[in-house]
Amino acid sequence: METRKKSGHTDANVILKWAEGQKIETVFERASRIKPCPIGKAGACCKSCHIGPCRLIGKGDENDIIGVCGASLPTVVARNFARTIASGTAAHSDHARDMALTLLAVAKGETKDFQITDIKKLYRVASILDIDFEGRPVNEVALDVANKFIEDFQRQTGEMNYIKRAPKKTQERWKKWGITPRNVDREIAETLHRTTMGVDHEPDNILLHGLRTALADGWGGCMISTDITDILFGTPTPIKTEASFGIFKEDEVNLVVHGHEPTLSEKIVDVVSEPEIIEYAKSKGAKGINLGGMCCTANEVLMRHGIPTAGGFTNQELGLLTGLVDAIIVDVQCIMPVLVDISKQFHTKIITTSEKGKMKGAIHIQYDEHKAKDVARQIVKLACDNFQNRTKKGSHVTAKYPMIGGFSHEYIEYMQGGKWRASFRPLNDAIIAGRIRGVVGLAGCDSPRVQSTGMHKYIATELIKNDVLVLSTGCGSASCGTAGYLTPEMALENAGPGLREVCEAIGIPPILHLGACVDNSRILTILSAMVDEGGLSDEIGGMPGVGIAPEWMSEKAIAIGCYFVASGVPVIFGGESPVKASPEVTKILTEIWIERFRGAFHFEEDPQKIVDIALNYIDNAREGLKLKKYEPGKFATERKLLDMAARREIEKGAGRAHVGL
Ligand code: MSK
Repeated sequence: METRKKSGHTDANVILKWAEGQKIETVFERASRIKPCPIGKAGACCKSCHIGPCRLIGKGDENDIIGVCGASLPTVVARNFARTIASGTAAHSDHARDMALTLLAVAKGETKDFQITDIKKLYRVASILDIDFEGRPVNEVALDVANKFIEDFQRQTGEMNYIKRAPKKTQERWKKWGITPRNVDREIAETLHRTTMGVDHEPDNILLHGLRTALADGWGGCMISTDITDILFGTPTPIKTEASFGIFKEDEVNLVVHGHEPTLSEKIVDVVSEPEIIEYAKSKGAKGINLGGMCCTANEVLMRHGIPTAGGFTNQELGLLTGLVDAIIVDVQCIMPVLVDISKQFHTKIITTSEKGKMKGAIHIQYDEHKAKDVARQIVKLACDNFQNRTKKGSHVTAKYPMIGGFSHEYIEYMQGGKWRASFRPLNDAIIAGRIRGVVGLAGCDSPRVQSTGMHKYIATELIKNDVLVLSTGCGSASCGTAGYLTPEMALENAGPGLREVCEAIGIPPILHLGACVDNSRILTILSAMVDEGGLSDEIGGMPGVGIAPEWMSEKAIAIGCYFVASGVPVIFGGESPVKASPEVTKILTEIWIERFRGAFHFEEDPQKIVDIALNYIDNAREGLKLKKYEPGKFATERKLLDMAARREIEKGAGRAHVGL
C-alpha cells in the first residue's frame, strides 16, 4: 500500500496540495502536529475521579500497577473500554429514540410532513413485534410499532424486543453469560455506574456488561433506527449515483447535508425540487440547486434518493476548501467543529440544526419534526441567498465516480430469487460451493492517522480478489465510492473467479453498499437470515464472516465491533489497540470472548495482516462447517447460474425451482 499520500482519495490529495499553498491547516496537519498521549491511547489513564487522573504505568505484574485508590491497570483499561462502548451506544440509540418519536408523531397525525412510505416494511416489523396488522389502519399499526420501540428505552426487566431476531443458539449464549440487554438506557447508565470510582473492579465483569450494552446498540438502537428509517422513507433498492468533489456544480447552489439523522435531510431532498424554490435559486443567479452529502447523512439520502456524496469523515473540511459549498447543514455526530474556522476563509454558511449539537460561530436553525418542511425551506433559501457571495477562491476538483448504493437486506434477499423465491439460499449455496469464500463487513470511519480511505481501498481490493463478498457501510462505503469501487465493473476487473461469476450473474458490484453506520444492523439481519436458511452454522458464530473497521476513530465503531463480537463475529480493527496496556484485557477480548461467544476483538495496524487474519478466520470457519476447502476457480457443485431475466422466466411458470448462484 502506498503510504506517502495523506489520503487514498486522489481528489482529496489535489485539494490538500492547494490548501498547503494557501497555508490552510486541515485534520491531516493537526493529526501529525498533535501526537496522541501514549498512556491514554493504550487505555491506561484513569479519569474516574478527581484524585487523578492517574497514569497506570510501570513494570512488573500488571495487577501490581495501581492508581491512588488501588484500581489496577486491567481494571482501568477495562473501564475505559466499557465507557467507550457506552458512549457509542448512546449516540446510535439517541438517534434511534428520535426516530421512534418521529414515528410516534406521524402515527398520531401530529406532523403532516412525514408519512409511512413503506407499508410492507411496517407490516414486516409489526409481525416481528407480534403486532396485528391485518385489516387495521396503517397509522394505528404504526402507533403500536412506535410504542413498542419506545419500550426499549423504558423496560426495567426482561429483554429488548429484537433479541428474538437473533438465532436461538446465539440468544442462549447471551443468556448463559447474563448479557441479554433489557433497555438501551439502562445498559448505558449501568456501564457508567459500574465504571465510576469505586464500583466494579473486576475486568471480566466490567467487560461482560460492556457487551450487554453493545448488544443493546446492535439489536436495539441501530436496528430500530434502520427499520424506522425504512418505514418512513422507504427501504432502499439499488440506485446509481456519483461520489467525490466533482459532484459540486459551479453554476448551481451547492448545499451539503452532513451528520447522521435522516429526517431533516429527507425534507431537504423534497424541498430542493419544489418549483418555487428553484425559481428562488434562479433569482439569485444560480441555474438550480444541487444537493450533496457528507459522512452518514450522505449515506442515508444516497441509499434512498441517489443523492451524490462528497465522501466521508476526512473529506468534510476539503469539501469547504473547494469554495463551492454555499451551505453545509449539520446535525449530530462526526462533525468537526473546525468547519466554522474553515468557513470563515470562504463564503460557506455552517448551519447547525440540533439542540444537541451547536457550534460557536455557526448559524443555528432548530429542526422540529412538526414543521420539518418549513425548516427545510428556510435552510435552502439561506443557501440560495449565499450563492451570490461565492468567490473564485477554492480548489475546484471536477472528478467524480459512478457508484451504486441501496443494498438493503430486503433487496439482497430479493436479488437472490426475485419476488416469489426471495431467500438467502443462493448465498449460502455459493458459500458452500466455494464460489464465495466468505463475507466481510467492511465498516467504520476514515482516519487521518493513517492514509485516509487507503486502508479501506486496499483491504476491499484484496478481499474481493480472494472471492470474499464485501458488505460496506458508513465511511467505509464512502471510501470505496470515491475510489470508483462500487460498480459492477469492479467485479469484472478485480474479483476472484467465483465472486465474479456471482456478481456477473446478478449484475451487482462485489462490494455492496448497505448504508450508514447505524445500518450495520443490516449485517446482523443478513447473518441471522443465513443461519435460518440452513446449510451453514446454526448460530451467527461459526459463520465464514468477519467484521473489519480498518480506520475506525469514533466510539460508535467500538460499540459496533462489540455487538458483532457478542453476536459471534470475529472483528479486526485497524490502528493501535485501545486496550494495549493490559495483556489481561487483551486476552479477554480475544481468547475468552471467542470461547464464550465465538467472536473476538483484534486490533492490527498492518492492512495485509488484517486481510490475512480475516481470511484465516473464514477458512477456519469453512473447515469447522466441513465445507469444501476454498480453492480459486474450483467449486464443489456445478449448478447452472441464472441471471435475473432467466429467474423472471421461471417465476412465470409454476413450481419452486431451486436456483443456485
Ligand atoms: S460517519 S462514525 S466517521 S463511519 Fe457515520 Fe463515518 Fe465513522 Fe462517523
